[in-house]
Amino acid sequence: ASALLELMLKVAEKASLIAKIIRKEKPLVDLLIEEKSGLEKNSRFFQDFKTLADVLIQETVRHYISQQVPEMGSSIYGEESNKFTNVVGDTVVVEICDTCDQTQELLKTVLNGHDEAARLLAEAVHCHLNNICLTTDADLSVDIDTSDCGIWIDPIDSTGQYIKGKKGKLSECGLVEDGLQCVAILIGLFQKSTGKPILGVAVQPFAEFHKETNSWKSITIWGICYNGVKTTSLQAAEPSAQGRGKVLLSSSESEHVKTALATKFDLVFASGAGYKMLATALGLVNAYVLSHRTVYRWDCCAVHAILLALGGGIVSYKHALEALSQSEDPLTEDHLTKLQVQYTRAGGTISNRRASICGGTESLPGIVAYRSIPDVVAVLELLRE
Ligand code: 2IP
Ligand code: CA
Ligand code: CA
Repeated sequence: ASALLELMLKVAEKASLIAKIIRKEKPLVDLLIEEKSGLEKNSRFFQDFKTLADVLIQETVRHYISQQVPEMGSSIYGEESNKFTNVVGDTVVVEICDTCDQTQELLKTVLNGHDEAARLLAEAVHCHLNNICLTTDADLSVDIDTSDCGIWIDPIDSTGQYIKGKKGKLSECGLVEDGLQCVAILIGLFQKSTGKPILGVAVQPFAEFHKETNSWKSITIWGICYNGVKTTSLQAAEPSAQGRGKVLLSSSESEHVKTALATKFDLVFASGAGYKMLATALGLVNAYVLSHRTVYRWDCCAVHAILLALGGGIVSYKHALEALSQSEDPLTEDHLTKLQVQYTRAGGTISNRRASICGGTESLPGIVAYRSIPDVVAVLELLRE
């Protein structure tokens, strides 16, 4: 699995670089933060530049992975559709070309008149990166059957914070409530035949700000859970510290869930679904609970693989509550295994939001992401209705 992991890490690094360049180069930042972009008024194609940024990152990941692992090329799914259609029905498909010049020309057609922006973006996409060489003593000898694999990508999670571009303030527990730190790039590999997450890479491009260099340092975490092998860049979960644990929530979480959890846990709030899962994997909190239908498979797949490698997981909120209602006993490890979020739907079909491959939108009915079994059991007991 090491070659595949190195490829995913390299592509994630490129994605992170593009996300940073768009926030750094003035012509790109200007387009990103423009309320009603000038593009919109006179462009033939454009809805908004933020969508182009997302699509470009997603297509870069797709391009480089399918170049190296062709059998996976048709199974790379993401949040975005790379097709832009204007009011009179003309369509431009944004894709990565063989050369930087060709990509630049293509981007010019969508970026009407913003030639400098097209050049900067194309250069970022085609920039040279050194190969990543893993220096880990972890066991990566397992062979992953890539012909049975698909990928879910969220090119930019927490778009709202990405566009605002503010630096979030770190709290005592090592978390921010909002800010660029909440932005994440999520690339998750799953097994098509079982729907299980296998390998995940999650990057926080704006993890730490360095004053001396006036630049952001990124943090990347990864994990593999395949055929009994569990390996990750993180330390396995420590037994929960004494005292009250912490649960991370969206500020929009329902009062009912907040009240139930507050009896036993301290509640912490933060933006970004990916960021909340990352914080759980890093052990900054015990769990992330979401009762609303506001996350999708591309939000969860990457960090889910990492959590599984750590001995945790992500279960479906709705299905976990249903399982609890059928028994007075706490859920067992066996139950939890059955309740894990799946990345293909029943019957093996795959659906995403905008590209609507198989019937369009499909959000998940809430989730509980956790780092250890005692954590999720405690959380679910409080949510029992
Ligand atoms: C969003 C983003 C939001 C999150 C929402 C996700 O993804 O992570 O921050 O809401 O669930 O779907 P919240 O911050 O309340 O958790 P995107 O930015 O990719 O649309
Ligand atoms: Ca998202
Ligand atoms: Ca997104």
